[in-house]
Amino acid sequence: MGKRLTSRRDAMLAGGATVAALAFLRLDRLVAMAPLQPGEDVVPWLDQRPEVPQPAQDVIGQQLVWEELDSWITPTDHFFTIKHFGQPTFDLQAWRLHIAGLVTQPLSLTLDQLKARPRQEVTFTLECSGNSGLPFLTGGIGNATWAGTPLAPVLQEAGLLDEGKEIVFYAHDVGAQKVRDMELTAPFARAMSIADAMSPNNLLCYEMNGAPLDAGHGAPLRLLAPGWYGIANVKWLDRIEVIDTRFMGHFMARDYVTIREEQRDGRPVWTESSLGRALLKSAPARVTRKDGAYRIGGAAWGAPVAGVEIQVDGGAWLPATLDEGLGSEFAWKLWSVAWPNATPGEHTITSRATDTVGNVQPAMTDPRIANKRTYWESNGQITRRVAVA
Ligand SMILES: Nc1nc2c(c(=O)[nH]1)N[C@H]1C(S)=C(S)[C@@H](COP(=O)(O)O)O[C@H]1N2
Ligand SMILES: [Mo]
Repeated sequence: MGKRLTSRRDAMLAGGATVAALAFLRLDRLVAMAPLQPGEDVVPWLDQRPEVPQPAQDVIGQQLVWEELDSWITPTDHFFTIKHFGQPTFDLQAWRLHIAGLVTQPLSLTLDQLKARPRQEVTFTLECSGNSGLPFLTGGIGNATWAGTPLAPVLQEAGLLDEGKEIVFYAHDVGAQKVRDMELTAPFARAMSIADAMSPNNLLCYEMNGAPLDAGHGAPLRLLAPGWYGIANVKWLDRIEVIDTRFMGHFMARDYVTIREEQRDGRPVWTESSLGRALLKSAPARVTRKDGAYRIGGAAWGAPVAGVEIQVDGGAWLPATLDEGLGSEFAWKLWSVAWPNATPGEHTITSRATDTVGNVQPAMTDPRIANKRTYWESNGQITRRVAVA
């Protein structure tokens, strides 16, 4: 299947792309996880996600149902949401994006002014950094085409002063945060170094899958930071502030901190790191059966993916066929592989991804995963259970 894809594309490149050939190519590139064919069924996983308990129920919405993954783009109404402080209400008519702090020219921009600026699109797989870290959070991921205006030129227009170190993104949702015995009510906020914020990939994003950003995903404007975990993609943007210290807000310094117990010269040390960048990961999505033949399909993301292998019952690793991801380096690649001798009974299926510089998705026993005491950044290999009739 992979060969056929390549040769067809080569033929097309050689012969010049006609509109018909392009349309054909788009479909053909999505072979790995196409919608179910007539007579094809999904064999449901034995390990099903438990219901989300309270209070997390108020935070996590619309998780991906892996067995239903059959398109590269996740439809917006099936795209998960995370709302730490609930859905904010604010006056959309009066809304402005404020840019302030250590700048030569503070700005206050309307949505129309932002939309009048150069438009950029990116297809990016957004994953919550807590995904697969909790038994009830396994579908905190989706792939969408996002559009907006690049962040860097807007910051340049505001004029960053030399003493600036970090850029803080403040949102409209506000919640209770506790520091020792003090309770404060503060907005959701995340920061980036100036170098990270100035990446040409970052967007002030007002569109998702061809429609205006909806309320749940951050209307009217969110930060879209391809290559970063969900937490960095601040929704319901209110104010961008340039500061000359490290920003130590709740979601940078107290929550969303990865803690590991490591050894240095035979003594334990605890490393505590503020997380942000996405990590290489894959997951088996579904097993399908057609005329007695079984296939395993899934997705891989978090870094430019070069390959995916699967392992049945802890045996040999078998290479899967990758779809090309329609050329986006930030989007997941869907993959599938025939399961030739699926014998009746219960089986385990594990997947592992390799990126283009040779990194391999860690096993659950890898110290990076095994020494971790917090649930974020759980990019260890995922094993699912399935029964063959
Ligand atoms: N303002 C604000 N932005 C936020 C959050 C939030 O609670 N408030 N949650 C973050 C987290 S933890 C994730 S995983 C992503 C989820 O984005 P989505 O809801 O569009 O899927 O949004 C991030 N941005
Ligand atoms: Mo998240």
